[in-house]
Amino acid sequence: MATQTEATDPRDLQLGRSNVTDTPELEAFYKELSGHNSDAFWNRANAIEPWEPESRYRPTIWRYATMRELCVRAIDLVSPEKAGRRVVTLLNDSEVGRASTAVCGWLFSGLQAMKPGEITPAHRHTASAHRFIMEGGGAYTVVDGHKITLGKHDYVLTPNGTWHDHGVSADGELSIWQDGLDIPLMNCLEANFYAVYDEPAQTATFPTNDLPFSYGSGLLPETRAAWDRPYSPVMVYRWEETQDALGKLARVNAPCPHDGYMLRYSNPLTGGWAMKTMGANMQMLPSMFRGTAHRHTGNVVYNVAQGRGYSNIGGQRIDWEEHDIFCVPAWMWHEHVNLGGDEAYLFSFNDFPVMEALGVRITEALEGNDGRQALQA
Ligand code: GTQ
Ligand code: FE2
Repeated sequence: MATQTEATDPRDLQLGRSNVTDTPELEAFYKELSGHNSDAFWNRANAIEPWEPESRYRPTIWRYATMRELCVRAIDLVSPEKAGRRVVTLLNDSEVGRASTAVCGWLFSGLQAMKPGEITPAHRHTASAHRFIMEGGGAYTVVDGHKITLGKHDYVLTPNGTWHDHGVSADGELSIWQDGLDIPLMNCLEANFYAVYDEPAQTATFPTNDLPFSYGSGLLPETRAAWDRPYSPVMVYRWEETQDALGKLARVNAPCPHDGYMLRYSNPLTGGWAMKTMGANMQMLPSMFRGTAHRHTGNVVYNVAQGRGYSNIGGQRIDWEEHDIFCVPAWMWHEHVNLGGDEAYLFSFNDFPVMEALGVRITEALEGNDGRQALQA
């Protein structure tokens, strides 16, 4: 940290910002402070209190044509038993991303590939996880004894602290899904625990798919064991129902100028996000949709479920097609464009629940409020 504290940004030439002219006496004072695990606040104030968030992460794209090939190669190189999980980790194209194993912000993501007959050994952790199925057949996960079958474009939860293992049945197909976890957040908070199960895999103790069958229709059973967990009892959200819901939404509503038609994978008991630290959405951009720009706190990782188009993110154009993955770092302007003659579908996951819990979910539209007004909202 430079000891030169004279302001260079014209906005810092006002009361309330740091703008100190150093003197030999101050220099000596700084030296003395540093010997006592301390420093003058005004040396750092303008840097640690930016006028608005300045993301250290970069818009990054992972093209499925490339990433799929690498996943398939990993299958021949290592077993899920040896690897713990056979995952190709997605690292944000930035120093901080590589250093904190982050896809964007405090979020982790990776592509998990399994072939028929394989299992991922059972374990649990304080990091929450969720998964978006990209391809395959016969895949399943077991979460705290609940076995859940996984189909293409399903979205499934592994809330924090739950035992989980995955597999692909012997008569299934090579399966690949995108994992999202809050591992970097848990490590940042120094709250990350991990444990292995005492068997390689759990024995299912409930009928297969009991949770989505009980809670997944939007109608809640009157007679049921009380659900006392802080996450959605639906556990898996099926693609067919998600697509159908978006189609119906679009029949009777105008699209949002930024996001087209967008649905939240919600906890039906609360209407809130399905888990406490990460949320997920599926959005549909109508044919030739041209979104307008907005920005917000929180980080978003997209997976193109269907279609082709591009997004402008922080002044950078990112062209995308099916199963490409890209990210929008916090407070970066972004807009989405569908270049196809059909609907485009974007799955995304985010850290909005953290922003909301901490009271800092702030949004700005290009034509709308400035950040200061948003702060007061
Ligand atoms: O499937 O349990 O990509 O624990 C990273 C950590 C997947 C998993 C990852 C995990 C898992
Ligand atoms: Fe895990």
